[in-house]
Amino acid sequence: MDADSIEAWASLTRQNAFAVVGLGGAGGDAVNDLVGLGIPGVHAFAVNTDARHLQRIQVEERILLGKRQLDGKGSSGNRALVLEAAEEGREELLRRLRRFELVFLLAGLGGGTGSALLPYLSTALRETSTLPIPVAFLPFQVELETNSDRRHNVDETLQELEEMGGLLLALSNEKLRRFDSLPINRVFHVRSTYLHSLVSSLVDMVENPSQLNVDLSNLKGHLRDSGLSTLLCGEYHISEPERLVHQAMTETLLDFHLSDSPSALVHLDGGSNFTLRTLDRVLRTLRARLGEPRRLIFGTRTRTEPREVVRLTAVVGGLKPRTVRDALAVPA
Ligand SMILES: Nc1nc2c(ncn2[C@@H]2O[C@H](COP(=O)(O)OP(=O)(O)OP(=O)(O)O)[C@@H](O)[C@H]2O)c(=O)[nH]1
Ligand SMILES: [Mg+2]
Repeated sequence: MDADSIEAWASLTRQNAFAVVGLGGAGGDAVNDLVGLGIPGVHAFAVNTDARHLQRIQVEERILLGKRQLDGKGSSGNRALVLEAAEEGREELLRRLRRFELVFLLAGLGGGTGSALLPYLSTALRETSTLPIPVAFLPFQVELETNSDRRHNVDETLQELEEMGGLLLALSNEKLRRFDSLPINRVFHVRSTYLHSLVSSLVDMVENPSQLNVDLSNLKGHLRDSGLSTLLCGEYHISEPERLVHQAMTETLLDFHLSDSPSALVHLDGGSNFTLRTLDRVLRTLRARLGEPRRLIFGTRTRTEPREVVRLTAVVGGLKPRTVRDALAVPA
């Protein structure tokens, strides 16, 4: 194959590689924020049953679902009607999404549209060659304690997502409490920035070639064998590899206990000054913190210029279902 056609194939593969899809109100807002923060090369969609909310979302493709059932007015928590609408729109949704290799599906749990579509589309895409990555925003504790319908809804949806296995990002609003002296819009911006770093890190990990490579097929293979998994990322000064691991594991909005994980897929990205010794310190610390995983695959990338920081991305597997709900400590 000549060089030109290799270029053409490479750029074609790139164009159809990644998408983010906001489902329902919270999902749409999150995708809007991601686009605002910049996700070059990642295609953005919003799907909602609420026309007025969809109108506000600035993405390439917007899909209004369930016009017949819901009149463009949202579902007000009615997951059954949303599922009926999703079933009718299934072919159209899959036609638009299955050309991507990896699709992040974003939704706030507790309403009707996002909560119904997140497990529905995750399951439907698994039957294609597209890898779905559900991202669930969990409501504040007070919303769950004061509204039993919502609590039931969140609990059921999470259970469905956990039992599905694979990569799940569950971001808890409750963890935003440590920023409680900030204005509310700034607090939600913290969450968007964190989500942006998770999405960008994973895309970067599988997309850009490295010396020790971790690519999309490694990721898919790893997820197949790892049960329920989640994603960590962090960046820290190169002189303190232990702090890098600590930061990635603790300064997270994710809701998982990670101390006993049997597998991890790890990627490290640094400058020309990133040494084998630093790599070794990162991996040793990570292994100890994860409880000596039986399987650890790692990749590295070093740039031509020196960098002050090293970036860590890790897909940590073998999480026990219910950990998210246990962490939420929702009273029965
Ligand atoms: N709107 C919004 N809701 C959020 C956000 N973060 C978490 N949520 C929670 O997301 C849950 C779902 O709310 P929505 O996204 O408005 O619901 P929806 O999916 O549009 O469903 P319906 O409107 O009932 O059809 C609620 O429990 C919110 O507490 C956020 O940034 N924006
Ligand atoms: Mg809504």
